[in-house]
Amino acid sequence: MIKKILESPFSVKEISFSDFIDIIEKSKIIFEKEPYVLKLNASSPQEKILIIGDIHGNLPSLVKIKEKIDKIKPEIVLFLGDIVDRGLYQLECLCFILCLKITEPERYFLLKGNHETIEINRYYGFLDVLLNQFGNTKYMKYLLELYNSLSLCSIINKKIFCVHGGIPEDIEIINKLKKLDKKPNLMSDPEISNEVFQMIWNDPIEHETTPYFVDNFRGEGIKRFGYKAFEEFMVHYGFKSLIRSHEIFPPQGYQYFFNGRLLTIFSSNNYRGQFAPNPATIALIEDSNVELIIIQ
Ligand SMILES: [Mn+2]
Repeated sequence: MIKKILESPFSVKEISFSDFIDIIEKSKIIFEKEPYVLKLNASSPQEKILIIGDIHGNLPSLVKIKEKIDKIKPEIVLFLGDIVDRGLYQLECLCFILCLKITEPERYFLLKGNHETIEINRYYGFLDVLLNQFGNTKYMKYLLELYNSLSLCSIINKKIFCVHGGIPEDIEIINKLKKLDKKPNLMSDPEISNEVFQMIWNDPIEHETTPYFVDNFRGEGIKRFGYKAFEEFMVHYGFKSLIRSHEIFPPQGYQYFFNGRLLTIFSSNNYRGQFAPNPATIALIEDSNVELIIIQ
């Protein structure tokens, strides 16, 4: 089954309920053993690490990205989350990435995005996809456990911080998360859950009148973080650059902030359709240098 999905990911269309649950369970067991703050290090300065942003059910983009992976041969591949919702092939994309994880658990990694949550899936399409596919809602428990098992951010080569949305208001959150074991009820701890919520939802803002945090139009509790908040966070942890996803910047499909130290990538092409086209963008890390790759 796993081999078939990796060879022809479009064939997921015919996946049975029991095979779907089996893939979720197998990958969840691996994710649960990984910490909230994922430390990923290349084994030598020549080894490459590839970072991939939002996919949102865009299987053609994901297939192109897989071709890049096969060509570049990175030692590690990190997905920044937002695999499902909105696109035409949400189930296909999720199953494909979970199968990569099951097959090469030390090579492929996945962080939680704001769409790796049941509440958001209810409004943006993935729960509809699953109901249409399986005709029941028995997957709910398994999907929730999968989402709870995911890591929240990653430190690469000790210098590069990766997260889906951005930095939260509590600068100590990374140190706090480092001490926590994975648990199913993280989001019920109000101190931690607010900050984790911001990590998967926040956006940067580059404006001299906004040094710290301001409210974000996305919704209540969500912030935009300015240059001083960013600088203090980076100094606090000794990070050189930050790679995140979560926002799309047509037409170029990526955006640098804060003198090039923060890079936003987005890996689903033409996300808003043909009238606001964007290429898929990914980031390549080699010896702590970040290089942008644009997939036309
Ligand atoms: Mn997002």
